[in-house]
Amino acid sequence: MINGDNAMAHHLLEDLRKNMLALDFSATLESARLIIEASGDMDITEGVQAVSDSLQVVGRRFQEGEWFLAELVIAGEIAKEVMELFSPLLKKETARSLGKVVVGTVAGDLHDLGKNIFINHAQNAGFDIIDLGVDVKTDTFVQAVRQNSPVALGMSCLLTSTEKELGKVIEALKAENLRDKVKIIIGGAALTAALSSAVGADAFAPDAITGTDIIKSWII
Ligand code: B1M
Repeated sequence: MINGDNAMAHHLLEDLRKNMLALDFSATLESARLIIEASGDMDITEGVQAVSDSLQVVGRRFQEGEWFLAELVIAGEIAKEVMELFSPLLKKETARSLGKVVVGTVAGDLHDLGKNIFINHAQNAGFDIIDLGVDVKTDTFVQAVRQNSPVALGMSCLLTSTEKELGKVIEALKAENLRDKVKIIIGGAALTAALSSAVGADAFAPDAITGTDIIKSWII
């Protein structure tokens, strides 16, 4: 929750959304800085949510043909810079390590904003993250699981066309006798709980906070 006057906080968040949807880089960064100033020592989750909400609108405008790839790219770049300002301010819950989590966006998919938000939350909860980045091939996931013996493997996927990669990784882990040694969580706009069951994952995370709560529940 942002410190101080609620109306002020609401106004600052509204400005961030408005500036982001006007694709105004500098005005959005200025809004982000004002939110940070107003947030004091408290967590910045509402600012992160405002970025996510705005990207939903961007996605809708793109899908409906109102905006094109250029706008999608600019919005993605703005979101990335704002998240770089917000991420260090997300609250750290513990300094104790809860174990390793391997995370990556599946092969063919370059979206990483949601994955990075999940990583921030999981790190702040106490997990050590091995971030494999985007467009991660099956073998790379398998190798990382073999080498790190993580508590969990997290795969992010935003494209319908790359959903099949999730099943491929899980099958490859089975073939290497690694599947029963690691819990698997998947997340991303294209996914659902039904798909998670269908591909043989252990859980679907609709958002980064729920995802972090789920992996925490696996170590207790
Ligand atoms: Co793309 N894109 N994009 N895009 N893009 C979507 C995903 C799309 C839904 C837009 C639309 O049409 N409405 C659509 C996919 C349609 C589909 O397949 N169902 C789409 C498309 C089509 C494309 C291209 C194919 C466009 C083109 O080239 N013609 C292309 C594909 C490139 C590729 O990957 N090979 C493309 C490219 C891009 C950009 C590079 C320009 C940019 C990405 C920038 C970046 O990530 N660095 C971009 C963006 C910005 C979007 C939208 C607008 C926003 C995505 C985002 O970051 N959302 C998106 C529209 C939408 O999602 N509605 C869209 C905010 C983010 C916080 O949400 O990632 O869902 P999300 O993460 C959430 C949860 O899902 C969850 O936690 C997060 C926070 O709570 N979560 C996890 C996510 N991963 C998790 C992992 C976990 C746990 C939780 O555990 C491991």
